[in-house]
Amino acid sequence: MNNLVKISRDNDVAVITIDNPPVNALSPGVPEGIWAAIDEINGDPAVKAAVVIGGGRTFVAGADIKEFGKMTSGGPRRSLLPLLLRIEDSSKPVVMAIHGTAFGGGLELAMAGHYRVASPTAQVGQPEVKLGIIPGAGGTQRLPRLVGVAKAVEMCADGKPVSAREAATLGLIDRLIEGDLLAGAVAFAREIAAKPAPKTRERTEKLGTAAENAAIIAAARDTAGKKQRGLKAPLAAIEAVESATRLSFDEGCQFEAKLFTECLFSDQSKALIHIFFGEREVAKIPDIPKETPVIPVNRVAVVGSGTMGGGIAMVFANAGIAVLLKDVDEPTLNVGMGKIKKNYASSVQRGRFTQAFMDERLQMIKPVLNYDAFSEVDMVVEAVFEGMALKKTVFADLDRACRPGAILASNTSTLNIDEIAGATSRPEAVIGTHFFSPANVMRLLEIVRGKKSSKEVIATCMQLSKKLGKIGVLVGNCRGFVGNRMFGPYRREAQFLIEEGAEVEAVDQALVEFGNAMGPLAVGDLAGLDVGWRIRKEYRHLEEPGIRQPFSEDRLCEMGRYGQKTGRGWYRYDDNRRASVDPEVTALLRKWSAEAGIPQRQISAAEIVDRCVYALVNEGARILEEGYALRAVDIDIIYINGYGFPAFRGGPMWHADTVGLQKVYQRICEFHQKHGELWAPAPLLQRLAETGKTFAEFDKEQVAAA
Ligand code: T1G
Repeated sequence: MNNLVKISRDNDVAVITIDNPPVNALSPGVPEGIWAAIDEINGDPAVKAAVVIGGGRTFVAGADIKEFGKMTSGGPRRSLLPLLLRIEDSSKPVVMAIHGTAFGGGLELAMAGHYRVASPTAQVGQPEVKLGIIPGAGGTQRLPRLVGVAKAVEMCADGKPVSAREAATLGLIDRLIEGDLLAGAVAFAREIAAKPAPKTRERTEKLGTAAENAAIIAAARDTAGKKQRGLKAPLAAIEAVESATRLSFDEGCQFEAKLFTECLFSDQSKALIHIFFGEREVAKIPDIPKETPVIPVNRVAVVGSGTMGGGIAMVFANAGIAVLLKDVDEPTLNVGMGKIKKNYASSVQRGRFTQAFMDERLQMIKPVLNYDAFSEVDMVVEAVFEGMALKKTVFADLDRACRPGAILASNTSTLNIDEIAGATSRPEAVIGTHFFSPANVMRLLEIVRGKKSSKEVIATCMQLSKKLGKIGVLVGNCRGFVGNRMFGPYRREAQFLIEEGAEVEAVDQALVEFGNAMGPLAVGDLAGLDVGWRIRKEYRHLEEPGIRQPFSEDRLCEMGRYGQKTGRGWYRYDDNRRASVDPEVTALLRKWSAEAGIPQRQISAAEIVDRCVYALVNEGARILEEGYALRAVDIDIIYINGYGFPAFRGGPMWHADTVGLQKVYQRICEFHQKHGELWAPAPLLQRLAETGKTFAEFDKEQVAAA
């Protein structure tokens, strides 16, 4: 026995406890400990059956993802398959007792057991595709034997967990245990001890017929192609499950192992594993220790009931936090509340929420016309029109109305947080909480640290973001913060490419094929071209003379073409907001470019991608060395969760590392030569490229230096 796996006895039932906090991953030592325990109970005549259970808050959350990096850099391949056969062939029945999560290798372990019992709140699943891999320990072979081919394909291809209740109806869980799981599992084990122990691998009754399966597999491939565009692992998972319907169990496991290894060594998997750990890394702020006190946030207020304000109010209500929603007058407030109700109603219609949930949440959002009740709230999020003068007025009002210690946050997407804080007597309580539209859907929350924002306020917002179902990323207070500051050059290049001869749809198509959810121009039309136009006008005085600026989007806005909301922008939109190419725009662009004397040329999709994506990377490198982002991975998490950058490329900075910084730097130098100072390479990028380093190594050095 080792200290990761312990064995105890409840009379004739052995209890094997896996104890590898925080999530009982199958790290080195755990499979070995389980093996030794199974050997021990098989050698002990007094033992009639065994229960395997997880210590702490969960069953097994899977293989140890940290080990994959070692495997792909030449380390030994560790397979769980022999252990799972050992369990299945145990002469004493083994009952798997599941609480928390049984994910990936954790569910594969559970399926090698002869029976599975679970707490009703448990979740089980094969989320491997989210890491760009597939189950690698027989999951694609045992799962269809327990739940049928259709469900197995769905679970392995989309990676979504299922609840223990659903798993029980599927036959994956044999009994739900209310209350004390261990006691219930031991009682169950005693019940089945004398019965023959069913081996999952020998079950075939749910494997269906070739004809049935052909239809299921074809439909699954079609869905994966649409919903998980560009991802390799979902298709590999479907192939592996399909093999279970025609190969023997052992052959199926070998086929699965081959596909697993191919996926594991792929760039997509390395990128997605980078994101997995990145989403956890961004929560760690070097100068704000875990034990920094946080301010309890039980009541909040949102100022402004427009699209953003309404969405933010829903976010808090959905997390169970009561919200005051303020606006200037009744008609405006009614429109705001109307939009909120409409949003909830469409979520109920789509089955995302129940009617009861909707009614409850609406009760938690209280529309108000003044600051009277603001003295009772713990936090305010201001979401009014993006103008500095108005923001300052609101913050001065909040300073008077809110109690000492309340957090004053602004949802500004570009304005200076320190300047806003200057309108109050408590700049330490002021912070930026930049939600992304639609706020109740987008996972990203850019948390903007002002010069005087206190550590308690920052720690509170970082922790609160998790409760709100968001990924909070801390950024510095520069113009446009991190996301929008980088988005500027990205959209600038998209416009330049058009002004140099590329078609609108060609620019968007190139970035969509690269993996983006939408192209830069279609995104502009969705968000409203006038938003950026107003900000550009506000900052016109800061533009450097003699530096080329794009003109086409401003010209479109001057014509009232704001995008979807006006039915015309870069594209033309029908009543269902479906886009089509607008020949009028094409003609206008050619005319404007001719007037500006810009020579027209054929532009390849490769150049379009390089110019747009490397503009992100170059600006990202500047942001890193100026210290407005803590790590390159923070930038990656921002771009994947806020700007639709393809997760399977790991984010702009990871993508640059994958391409190779020397190659990226060279390409940027080419653009610098051709297109001038806007493409001056960031010194950090130059330094890393010349020293053969990566942004990932830069992050490690940052952490080591902190
Ligand atoms: N391996 C290594 N570390 C892990 C881990 C894992 N599987 N899961 C979590 N951690 C770390 C995580 O990085 C964090 O570390 C801490 O645990 C707490 O996690 C053979 C090949 C279980 C739902 O994909 O989804 O099995 O930041 O903050 O919010 O076929 O963790 O504190 O240093 O996420 O309560 C398949 C991954 C693996 C599940 C808990 N399994 N984990 O969420 O805590 S591949 C997964 C999760 C596999 C087999 C294949 C979640 C969770 P740190 P946390 P949480």
